[in-house]
Amino acid sequence: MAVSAQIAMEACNGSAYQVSDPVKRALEAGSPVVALESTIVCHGMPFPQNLKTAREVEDIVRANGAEPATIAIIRGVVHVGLTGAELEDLARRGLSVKKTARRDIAYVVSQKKDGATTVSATMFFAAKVGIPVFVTGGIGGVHRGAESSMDISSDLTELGRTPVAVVCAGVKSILDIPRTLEYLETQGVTVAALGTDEFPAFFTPHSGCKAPSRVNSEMECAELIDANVRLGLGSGIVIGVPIPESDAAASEKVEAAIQRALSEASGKISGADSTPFLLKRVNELSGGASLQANVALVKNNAKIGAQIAWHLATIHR
Ligand code: PSU
Ligand code: MN
Repeated sequence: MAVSAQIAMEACNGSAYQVSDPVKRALEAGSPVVALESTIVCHGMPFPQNLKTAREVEDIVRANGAEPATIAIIRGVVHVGLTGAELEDLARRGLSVKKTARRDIAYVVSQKKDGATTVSATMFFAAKVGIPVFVTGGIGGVHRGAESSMDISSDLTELGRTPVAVVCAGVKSILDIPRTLEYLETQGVTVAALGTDEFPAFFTPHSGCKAPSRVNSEMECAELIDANVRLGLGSGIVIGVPIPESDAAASEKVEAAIQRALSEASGKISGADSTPFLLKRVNELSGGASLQANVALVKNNAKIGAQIAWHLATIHR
């Protein structure tokens, strides 16, 4: 077993963790593992697309040589790696499963509730069990108008304090992308774009913002993660993977939907409800175009993330 994974797993023994057998075996063998979040399943997409996508993402990770570890809290126990039945149950129950960010973890566990983990909570658990690569669609960020609402996702502070690389399609324009990049700089987070100079904007490859760093291959991503770990920086990495041009949502259509959803939300929806509300409304207003793009980009990220984890495991061998 990789020494770091062994230490991490021992730290979880006798605690509120349940690591699935396939994930445990992979960690013990030093084989590649990819962490996956559950908020995207319960709050980010409607049923049944959420279940179909979650299963396909796990299959893509496996097909690219890594073990998927979807993370969620079930009856107060942190599950790392879900059975098919557990995944289906969460996907069906959707919004009734509590969206669980870092601040909610102790509450959900102590109350023995179920929790769908966001990027912040999933990163926290991935680091605890020794999984350095995490794939999702998009991260939370600085919300538009944050200068008065102070709504800044805890994903960004988690990235500042937890050494996990999040492979994502960047930050959506429902958020303030330039301020999100500023905040990540303040938090000391390495932000790299794969194969491009531009930081991607989720539904489209183009945000108009320059990425602070550029990497050109999955191997370079693995070397970046390895350097971060070896140096003991203790902070996270965002790897922005642009949505393939062929899958990019017609940007005017989605941008118009975003503008309308933002104005509907203004003054009415705030806090943790913001992101799920905006995602749902943008999908309705774009006639499903945004969901289609979302599914495509998550699958693309799963392929790339699994390959990064695979390269990282070879470096560590
Ligand atoms: N972006 C998406 N889909 C999602 C999320 C973000 O395209 O499902 C979820 C992620 O779990 C992310 C969370 O961590 O929203 C951020 O929520 P908030 O803005 O409340 O921090
Ligand atoms: Mn928030």
